[in-house]
Amino acid sequence: MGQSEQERTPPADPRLPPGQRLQRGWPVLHYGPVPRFKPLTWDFQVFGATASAEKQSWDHAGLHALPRTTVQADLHCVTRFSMLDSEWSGVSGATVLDLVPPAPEVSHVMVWAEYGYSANLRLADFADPRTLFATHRNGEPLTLEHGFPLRLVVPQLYAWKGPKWVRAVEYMRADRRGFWEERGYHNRADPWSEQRYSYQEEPGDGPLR
Ligand SMILES: Nc1nc2c(c(=O)[nH]1)N[C@H]1C(S)=C(S)[C@@H](COP(=O)(O)O)O[C@H]1N2
Ligand SMILES: [Mo]
Repeated sequence: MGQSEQERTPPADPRLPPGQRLQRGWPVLHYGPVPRFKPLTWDFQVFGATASAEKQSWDHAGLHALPRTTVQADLHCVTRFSMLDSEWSGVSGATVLDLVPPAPEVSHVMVWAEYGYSANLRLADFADPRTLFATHRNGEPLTLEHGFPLRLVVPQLYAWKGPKWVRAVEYMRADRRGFWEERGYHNRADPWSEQRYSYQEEPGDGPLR
């Protein structure tokens, strides 16, 4: 052992959570087919426990008229690749909460995508300034396979918490598991504490199954 061996091991990038490796390029990863975009019927809805008890929806032009935010952020897939330092732009979760206030008892949201894919988030994760409904990455519109016209990015959680092809947000008064959370993945999904699988959950991390 000695200096030479240390020199051969590059220091780990502090932006990489434990058990993750750096990915160059942008892999495409999802379950099921890529949905077609149908501009005439496409909408983005907020429903469930809104403060007004009404639902809200925007068509594609309406979405692009909403206040926009840019976020510099990483994407960590539970299959262990991480893509660092993308610039995402779109509409933040906080903006959605401002535009459509939730009822006071709302504690969680479900974000719904085409074909019934879903991911549940604690309200605090949804309201986090890094959480963004992205339409663009690095200045380019998303491609279909990366979620055009709208995908969620939740950089502080594993990337399955960020549905591609988002269609709706449901405000919830209690937690409920989304697509992968029902299939053995961790309800909270913090990559910094490697919350990968539901068997790692501790009391309070998720609803009873
Ligand atoms: N609708 C939908 N969104 C999804 C998924 C999916 O299967 N369906 N997979 C998630 C997972 S596991 C990851 S890692 C990221 C991958 O995003 P990318 O294909 O743009 O790299 O999308 C997430 N969003
Ligand atoms: Mo993933």
